Amino acid sequence: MQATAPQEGIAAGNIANIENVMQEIADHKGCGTTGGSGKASCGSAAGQGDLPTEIWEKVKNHPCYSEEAHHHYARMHVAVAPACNIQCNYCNRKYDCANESRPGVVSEKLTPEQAAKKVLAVASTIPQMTVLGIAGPGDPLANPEKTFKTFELIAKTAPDIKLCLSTNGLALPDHVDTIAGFNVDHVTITINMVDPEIGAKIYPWVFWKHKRYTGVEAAKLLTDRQLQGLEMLTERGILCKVNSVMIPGVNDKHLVEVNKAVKSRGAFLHNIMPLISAPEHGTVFGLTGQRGPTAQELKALQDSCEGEMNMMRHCRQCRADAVGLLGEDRSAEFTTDKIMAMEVNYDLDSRKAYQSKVEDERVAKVAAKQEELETLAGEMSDIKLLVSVATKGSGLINEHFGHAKEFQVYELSTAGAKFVGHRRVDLYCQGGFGDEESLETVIRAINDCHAVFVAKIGGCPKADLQKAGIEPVDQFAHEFIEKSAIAWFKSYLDKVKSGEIEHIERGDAEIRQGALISAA
Ligand code: CLF
Ligand code: SF4
Repeated sequence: MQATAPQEGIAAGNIANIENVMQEIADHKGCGTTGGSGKASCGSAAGQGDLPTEIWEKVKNHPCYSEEAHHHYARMHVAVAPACNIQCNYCNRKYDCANESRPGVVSEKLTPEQAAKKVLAVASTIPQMTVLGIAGPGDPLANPEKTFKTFELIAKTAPDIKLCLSTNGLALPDHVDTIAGFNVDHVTITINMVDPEIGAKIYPWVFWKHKRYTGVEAAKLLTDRQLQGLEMLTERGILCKVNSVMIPGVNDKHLVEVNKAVKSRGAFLHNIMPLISAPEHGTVFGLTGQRGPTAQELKALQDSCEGEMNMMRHCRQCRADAVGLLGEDRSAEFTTDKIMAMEVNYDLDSRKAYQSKVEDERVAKVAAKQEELETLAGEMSDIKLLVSVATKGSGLINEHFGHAKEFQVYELSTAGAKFVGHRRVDLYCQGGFGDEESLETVIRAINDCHAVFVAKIGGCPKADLQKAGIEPVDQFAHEFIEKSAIAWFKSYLDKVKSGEIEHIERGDAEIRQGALISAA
């Protein structure tokens, strides 16, 4: 066991305080809950809720660690880490690390110096960019010099930006002290199993201390190192997120065990992501026809783990050079050529001023939601249903149906509106006309939803959605999502009560593998 070191945000020398905070993290299970539970949380409400101040300060503007923050704050990745030390059966090395990236995406690799310039360029252009992550294209800790050099340069030049890291965990125990030394507050470890027999079906080999290990031996080494690294980080007060790729028939049921194992070691958040698998990726799983989960299979697993710990449901499986809000991708604006030609004006004060405006918006949004929630007080109904929302961010219904590249999905019940995921889709609007084929795929992607909230929608898609049993709702254009969804739900319940409509359960929906791969 490593000695506990004082960390930023936690009083130096106050070891007992660190232990208290870690206990509070372990006890806290609020992420992802919303509304009427009365429990404000890191996953939803804008307020601090039941989070200790030290933790709140770390998550409040991190778009991945706080579901609510992801509507307002952006992250960026720099692709400085090309090499990898393990092989996953869902990965093809031609592409970015599939642990935190969509397969089939290739990022432009950077030197640490180019990366630092890019961070300043993005921070000057996008004041809501608060987090810099290194997530590939290989494993950041299989490239420690480049990764830590990048952190060093950014800590010096842009000290208000949070540093974040995502790793497969094999090399993690060797680097925990360095990670802590750079005040990295957020580390993600991809843990797909804690049983080496299952691991052998996911990892053909790992490379450690100049030797290649295969089969169960490789998986045993990997799981031991991952769990050891997780414990070492949480002992130091570093927030850890665990990513797990859900592979039906391989580790889907087992992920409940993984969830328990990582929670007991102090992980803050668990992100169960769908396997994205297609033959054209050239991965083992793609070529053997291993399927990914459906939307409802994924949700059921996430729901079953939620009782144990905070679940992340808003991950977009970003690329290793992603830039922008989660769900949007502005990486094409910041290619190396463009960055080198850019005038960089990194102004801390204007960044702070912008972010304080965002905080005001967040407060207004929560107040509006709370007010609407009161209209549900006293409602007795078991009805729970999903709705999807076209949004460009800021927690508003502010996107046209035809322009949406994804829909956010909320679960509505008498407890309120809870964010439960998103569905990436092919664009319906093709510049002046609608693509009928895309419309069919959009409907399949939100087929489990009773309604879709949009800022605007044309007559044709409206009619087709209605035919498919999905109500297009445009009366709340440019209003807050949760407030509007609760208002709509209230009127839905009233109609059911009066007999005007009958509540019918919806079917399953498809996770659009094609849209995930082709989307920027
Ligand atoms: Fe990047 Fe990852 Fe940090 Fe976020 S992403 S290194 S924790 S800053 Fe976020 Fe992207 Fe999902 Fe990752 S949405 S893939 S969880
Ligand atoms: Fe690929 Fe990432 Fe797995 Fe390495 S850790 S094999 S880069 S998916």
